[in-house]
Amino acid sequence: MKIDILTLFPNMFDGVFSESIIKRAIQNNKVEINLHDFRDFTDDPHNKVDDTPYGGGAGMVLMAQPIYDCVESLKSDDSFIILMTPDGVSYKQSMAYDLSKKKHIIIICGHYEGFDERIRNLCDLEVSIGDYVLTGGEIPSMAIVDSVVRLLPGVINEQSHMEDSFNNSLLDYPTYTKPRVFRGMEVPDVLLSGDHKKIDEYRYREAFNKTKSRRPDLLEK
Ligand code: 6GU
Repeated sequence: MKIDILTLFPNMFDGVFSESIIKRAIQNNKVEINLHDFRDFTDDPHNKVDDTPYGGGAGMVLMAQPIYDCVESLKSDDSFIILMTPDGVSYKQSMAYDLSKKKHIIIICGHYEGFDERIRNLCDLEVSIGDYVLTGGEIPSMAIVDSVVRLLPGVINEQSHMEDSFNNSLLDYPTYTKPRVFRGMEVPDVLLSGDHKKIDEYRYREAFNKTKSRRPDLLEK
């Protein structure tokens, strides 16, 4: 898979892509991730990428031209283009699975107070990561990349995805490791019993009850 990210702040991504599982996935050629500063694509003699809104109002608006030119230099028939914006559809695990099947993803990070509406016409999907406002699409795009890359074949143990929260619409069951008693808090006996049928039942029951109390909306599906 190839991922191209368009941003005014490519340095924001340094730490995230140079550690842990994403770093290893890049090193092992499971994914190629390229950062593009769309300021490099501006036609403006002063390198401007934003301007005041028509009709008035506060703030500066990202212009369409640098983003169109940058996307057009990258896209092919295999490209899937995503715009990060708080008014996009809410991101879900099922979307991570769909995206993990794509050959090429282009992600556009909005910033400042907004972007020219015509940028939406370039995109296959507009995505938000939740009902709160961030200063830009960079952090949300990192969440998308992380959730997709971990699903690529050979990146993490596939058994781990099957047990992920949100698969089968349930949150995760509780897990413990040594020691058996920590500051008076004990590991449930059933996990030490060696009885795998009982352990599976316990885990399902805990996952179900946690989902019911925290996220009843998941059970309605
Ligand atoms: Cl994609 N962008 C911004 N700026 N804020 C957000 C978001 C995206 N998703 C949630 N909040």
